[in-house]
Amino acid sequence: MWWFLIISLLTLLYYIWQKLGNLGKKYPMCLPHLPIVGSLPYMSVQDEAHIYFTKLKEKYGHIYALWMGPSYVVVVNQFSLAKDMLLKKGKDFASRPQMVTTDILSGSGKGIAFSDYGPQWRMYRKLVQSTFSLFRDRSSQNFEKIICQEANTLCKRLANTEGQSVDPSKDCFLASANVICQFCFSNSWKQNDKDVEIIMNVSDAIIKALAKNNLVDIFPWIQLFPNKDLTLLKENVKSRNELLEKKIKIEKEKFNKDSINNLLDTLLKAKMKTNSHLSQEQEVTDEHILMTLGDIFGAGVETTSSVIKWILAYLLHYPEVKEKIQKEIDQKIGFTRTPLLSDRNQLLFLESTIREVLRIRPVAPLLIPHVACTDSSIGEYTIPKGTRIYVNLWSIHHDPEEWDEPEQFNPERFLDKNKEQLIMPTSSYFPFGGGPRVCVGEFLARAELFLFMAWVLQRFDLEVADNGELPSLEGVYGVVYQINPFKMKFKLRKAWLSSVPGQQDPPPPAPEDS
Ligand code: PLO
Repeated sequence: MWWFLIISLLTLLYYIWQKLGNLGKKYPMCLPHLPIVGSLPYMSVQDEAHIYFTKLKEKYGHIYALWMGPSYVVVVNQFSLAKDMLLKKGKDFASRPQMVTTDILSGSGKGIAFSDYGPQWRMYRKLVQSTFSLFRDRSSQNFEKIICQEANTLCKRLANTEGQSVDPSKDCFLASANVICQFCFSNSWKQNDKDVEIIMNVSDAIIKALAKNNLVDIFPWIQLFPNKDLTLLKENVKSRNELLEKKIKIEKEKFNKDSINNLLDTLLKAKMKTNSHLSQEQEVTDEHILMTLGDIFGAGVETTSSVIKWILAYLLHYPEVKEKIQKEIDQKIGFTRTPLLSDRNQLLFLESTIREVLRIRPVAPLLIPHVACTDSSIGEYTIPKGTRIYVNLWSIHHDPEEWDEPEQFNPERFLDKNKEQLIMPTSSYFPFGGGPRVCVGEFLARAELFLFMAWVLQRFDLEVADNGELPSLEGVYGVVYQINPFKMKFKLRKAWLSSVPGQQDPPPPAPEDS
């Protein structure tokens, strides 16, 4: 009997202690939840996650909590709260959750996208950033030149498809893969290289598998049972790693510590400096090199090629927008030279269209989940250490309190009244995330989107495929919000053909260094 009294007393004391500790604290409203399964039985599986979380805002407010099995999750749906979390208290929320699927992809949290916030992550991120600076600063082989070279080959490939209905996926993939390949290894792939086909399929399979395996990320013990999706993910990650390892092995031969030209060189040089005096965290290992290259490669290719396809699809739906962009290209650039990065403040319709596509169809509608590395707060709400946070970019980009008719595709919202200047109508816009984990390749991505689109629209008209079907603007939710496969036609513009008579090649390359 007495032990029963002691246990009851201890429970009561614990309850009072908890209550006292929580005095004055305000927590986000929480969805109902049960032991073990958490809020899962109360959640709808009909809508995709970002849409469902946006709908829940009506009932639970701009910030709310739920239990994904044993994990406490907070969903942030509003820009001012996201700003507080990502920018003001960025460091408090800069960690990543440990999940079965991303552990498989990142070799247990190596690389930079899925690794924990700490000295090791900081070191690899700095190495990547320093390589980015190299490509921005130097005059030979800078980003602009590399992208223009790829845009040139892209246009030649598209000219060869003239008049046929084609799926633009492979061409978009190859163009962005080759830019990132130059960045990582200082070389590129040819159109019919077998490896391109393999890496494209493998990468697509990884994205699909990551989107499917969310239950194993909630209850890790599920992996103890046979799991087809997880096996597929492991196989594809293995193939990706083998391909990258093969490339690294070949490129390593050319390494010269006195001539650092790409990301692999930067990482190998850092590895040379590694010695027994360094702590494990500062040690550069082959596996870390592989995972860092894998992240940069995956992020660089999948995101850019996906956005280009979304832009093409929107322009097929809104030919009047395409015409405005082309009119501006004709006026500001003409046909005697090719587009340059410095044209960005001239081609306002193109820039505003890119911004609008990144708003209406964000690359990562829930970003990559963040984790609180310390007890902290978002706005007036207490957030305990270890909380998983989803930033619902979809809701932030479609918030009717911030955007006029958010469901409408309207690039001109990013232009002033006279359509003479680019503007930001609201701050409710984070297409590349923000704070310490902001996309490291934002500069490169924006440059690629602008130049690829400017080159293509300077010379091609975009037409609906022969079957007359417009692409669906409903995407497929996943780590990258992808458009469903579609076909379209690229037709050389009459104006282009008449200005460059008898030739389909682009005009002479732009002068060096703008
Ligand atoms: C894409 C498939 C590749 O095979 C592996 C890969 C690595 C990095 C990931 C990327 C994938 C998807 C887009 C991600 C990127 C890191 C940052 C980027 C998640 C899964 C975004 C959008 O945040």
